[in-house]
Amino acid sequence: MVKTIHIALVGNPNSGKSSLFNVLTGLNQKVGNFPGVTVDKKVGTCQLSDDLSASIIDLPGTYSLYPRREDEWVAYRVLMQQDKDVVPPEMVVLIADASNLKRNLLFASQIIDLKIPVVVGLTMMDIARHKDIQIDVAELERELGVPVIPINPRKNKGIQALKKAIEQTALELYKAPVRDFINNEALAPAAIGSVKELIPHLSDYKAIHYLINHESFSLNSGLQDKIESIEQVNNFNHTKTQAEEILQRYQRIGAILKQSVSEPSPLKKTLFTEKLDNVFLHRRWGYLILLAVLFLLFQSVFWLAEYPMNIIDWGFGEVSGWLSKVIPAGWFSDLLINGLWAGLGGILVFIPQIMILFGLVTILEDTGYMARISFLTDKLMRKVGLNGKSVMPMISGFACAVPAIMSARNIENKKERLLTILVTPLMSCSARLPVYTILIGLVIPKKMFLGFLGLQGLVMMGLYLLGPLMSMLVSYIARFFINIKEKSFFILELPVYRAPRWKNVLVTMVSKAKIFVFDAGKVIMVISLILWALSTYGPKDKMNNVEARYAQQIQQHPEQEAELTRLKNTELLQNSYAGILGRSIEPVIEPLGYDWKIGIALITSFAAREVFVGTMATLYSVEGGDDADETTLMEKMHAAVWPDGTKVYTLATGISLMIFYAFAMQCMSTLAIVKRETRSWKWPLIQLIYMTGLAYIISFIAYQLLK
Ligand SMILES: Nc1nc2c(ncn2[C@@H]2O[C@H](COP(=O)(O)OP(=O)(O)OP(=O)(O)O)[C@@H](O)[C@H]2O)c(=O)[nH]1
Ligand SMILES: [Mg+2]
Repeated sequence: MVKTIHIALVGNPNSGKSSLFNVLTGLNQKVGNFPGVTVDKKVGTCQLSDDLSASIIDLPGTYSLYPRREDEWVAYRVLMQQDKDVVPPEMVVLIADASNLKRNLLFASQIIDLKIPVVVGLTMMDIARHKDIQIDVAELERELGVPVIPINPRKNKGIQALKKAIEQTALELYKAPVRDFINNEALAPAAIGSVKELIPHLSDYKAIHYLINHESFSLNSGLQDKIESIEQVNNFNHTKTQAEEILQRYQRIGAILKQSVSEPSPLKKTLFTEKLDNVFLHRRWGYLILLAVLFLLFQSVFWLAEYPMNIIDWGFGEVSGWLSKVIPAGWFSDLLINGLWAGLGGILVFIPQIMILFGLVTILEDTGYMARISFLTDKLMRKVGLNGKSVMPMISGFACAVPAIMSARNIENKKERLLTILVTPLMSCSARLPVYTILIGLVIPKKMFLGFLGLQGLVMMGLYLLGPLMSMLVSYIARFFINIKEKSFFILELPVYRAPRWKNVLVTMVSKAKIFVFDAGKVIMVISLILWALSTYGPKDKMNNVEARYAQQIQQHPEQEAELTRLKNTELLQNSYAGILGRSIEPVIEPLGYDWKIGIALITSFAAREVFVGTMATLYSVEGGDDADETTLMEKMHAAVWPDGTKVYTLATGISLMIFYAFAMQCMSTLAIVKRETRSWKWPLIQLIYMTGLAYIISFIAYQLLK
């Protein structure tokens, strides 16, 4: 029978846990050269031998067993067996970065004292070698009392040896060390003794954690009270115990390192990373380079994507042309070709841009430059109540707010984290792109400045800049209203520069594109269908009335049949359920320059913004311009008029609408993730109200000024 053993993968941030997890399980957990890439747990399985398989859980990086940040708490809860969704780990595989051994051993020694069987995987041996650090692995193993296996998950090296050690530990060929790494019991003998009486099977060190963190553990209230009283009776002092513990650990680690590690002489050669940082973190050049990098990032999204986008667009056009020839004309072909197919095309055409954006962001992370961006911008961000670490979520927010908001977990300060979560959705995510593109095409002329700066491109850049600017402003104001007092600091380890892993980049690009297409595709299909029904049917008497009226008119003036049919369709749409809905909100949106059709698009877009294009496609196809020359959605929208004959899509309306989409909170998934991250409905509600309010006011101003 195959036995399954539950293994937790832990270690300092950026030490290579997720890389190892991927090698062992064959999954594609996100990897990046940035401390704090993994912010949630993820489980996978790995066959160790014929009759032993492992269920492995990849955890966020932790510096010590005293969690400070939300992502560290995730790992801590699992290790303390306080996570109800996770099978308590029977073994820990601890990943230690050989090029930063001192700090990594601190955490390792704490884990060893929990008395769970441990296997240490020693990564970054190649980097240690570059730094001329020599490590006597056998000696280290003797001192720690647990197996230590050098591995390189990036290059797939040492994996078999690691598996073997895990297997042997599982079969108890390696015994857990008898003695604690330091004398934990001596830190608070009486209190530890009492806790162990209360809860048997705890190690001394684990008992200390019960004393310090029991309020955050899920224990029954009787137990909570008892531990509380043990603390009081024994005068247990958290900070003093903790400080004493760390001190003793570092003392012993110092001694071990002397024995097993030889460091290079102080006259070591400067490392590649240091040389690069002299330029990239330079007081002046650093910022210039940063601006250039960001400019290039966004420009290339558009430059590089143009050709594949044209090809997709062309392909969709060809297929619709073919479809309209083979399917007999009627409402069904209209729904299929102009509604569903056009809606789908409107989405698929953005795959190149999304893939390129995600790819470039992954390269920034993988090389280690993203951490430098955080470092360079920390001062500026601090002025508005944010933190250098807010920049990574904000830049990822240009791709999609959902993963971006989760990555804010590695911000230590609660208030800064909350502010980051509140402003991240203001970045123009990829779902806004379809809306911007179609509106820019409609209302912004194709002018050139200086021969190479296109006006349309400039407007697009302006829309993208609105996000960061507004988020600074909002954060600057909002920080006065959020009442969390906590000391703020910025600790970010700057990782060494590394070549990006192209496979990782590619996998991220493909998986993001897939998610976008399937998630958005589903929503668009469903909403298009509902919308089509709502805009085809209406209250019977009214619809019949319109039909009858026009039938009569056509009979009287058969020569105007085409024109009359078009008028009839428009009036039918106005009287349909969708029309009634749209017109009921018209008074609210008219001051922004929107007609009732845009109103319907606004309503459906609250599920997800990318629905805009599909909604427009459906509405205009139901109305039906049977004129052969108005085929594309763009042309139909261009021809749209108000009842008085003036054009709907003027510059003022276009700009106002783009601003609305830039600021409004129109994404269910984002609201859901904010609820999960802040554990209350309060913040997503506040976000919904402030963002939509902001969108309304600024669009109103823009329209009134421009019209
Ligand atoms: N040179 C070298 N690089 C490595 C090694 N192992 C992993 N890496 C790289 O180190 C970086 C961090 O790897 P991850 O697997 O994301 O690290 P992690 O421990 O999961 O990090 P967090 O999730 O942020 O805690 C990636 O760029 C890897 O390619 C190694 O042995 N040598
Ligand atoms: Mg990770």
